[in-house]
Amino acid sequence: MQKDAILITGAAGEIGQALLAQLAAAGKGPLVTLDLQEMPAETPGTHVQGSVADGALLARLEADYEFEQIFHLAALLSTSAERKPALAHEVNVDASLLLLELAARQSAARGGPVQFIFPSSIAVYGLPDLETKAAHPRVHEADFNDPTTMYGCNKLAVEKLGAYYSAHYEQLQPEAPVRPDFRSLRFPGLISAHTAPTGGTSDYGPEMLHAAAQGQAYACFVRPDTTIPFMAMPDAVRALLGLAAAPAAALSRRAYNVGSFSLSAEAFRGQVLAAFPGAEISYAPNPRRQGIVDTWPVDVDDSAARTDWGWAPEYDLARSFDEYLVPHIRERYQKQ
Ligand code: AKB
Repeated sequence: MQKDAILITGAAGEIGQALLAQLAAAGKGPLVTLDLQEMPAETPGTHVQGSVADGALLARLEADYEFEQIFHLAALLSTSAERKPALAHEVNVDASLLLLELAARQSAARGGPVQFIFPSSIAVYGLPDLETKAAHPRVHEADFNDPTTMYGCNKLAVEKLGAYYSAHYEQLQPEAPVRPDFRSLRFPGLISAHTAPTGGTSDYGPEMLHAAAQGQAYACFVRPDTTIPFMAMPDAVRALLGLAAAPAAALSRRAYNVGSFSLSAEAFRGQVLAAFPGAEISYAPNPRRQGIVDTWPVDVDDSAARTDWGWAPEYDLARSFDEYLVPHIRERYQKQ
């Protein structure tokens, strides 16, 4: 017999580890985690080690479990995806399609929608030049959906596929099936105190901070004036759970911007230096990675999320650094 469960793909990653802790603390479950990596010791749930793009593995999971909710976090981030575009498409899009198919079958079989929560990204935006970026500092969901990266194309594609599976899947059948309930968030650059990011292009922020806390010199790969939105990990997890908890009738869209604070690389450096005054942080812009971040917006208009499901970040810039990032990062590296 199939067991009820919540599936978390990419569970060993930055968002996954933070989300799992919150789901377990809230008594949610049973939790099934899927990742290429092993999970750290004492992680809650049943872990399945393997690729999200492995159809046979997903078929085994489908046979064993009835998923009421899927948090599909597994992805290659923007810099990694640029280096391996075909692999990025396989992991970021093809695997998402397999999971949407699974969610569609299980929604129909159980007679209730499987909720499918997907982290999208500000990488879906593609501002054509710095003048346009400056002239449109808070982009609305519908604007500038012209990504210039494989990752941005992948995220936008899955947003569209998720909306299709939720609203139109099997539309030629005489009777509409029960379909999945796909919801997604366009995240800014995320910063965790507990994990360092890998493979992203917003990584210069968290890398600067983690390097300073370990007493290592850091050369920032973007110009000092480069400005994009960021968010502290506890708010990112709250956003995922807030969107998941919203009544379907309250939602006016399937992909929502969520904002928190926006700052330049130089202002980020200032925050890090205030906490770690001896830190050696210089600039060595990489023109190609710079080119990617220049297409991402200064900030996002998240009024739809605020109106529809009550989104409001709890960690502004000061609170993110003073109460979350700096104390926890200090503690993390002191322990090592
Ligand atoms: C990346 O840099 O690829 C991610 C993102 C902004 O989605 N952090």
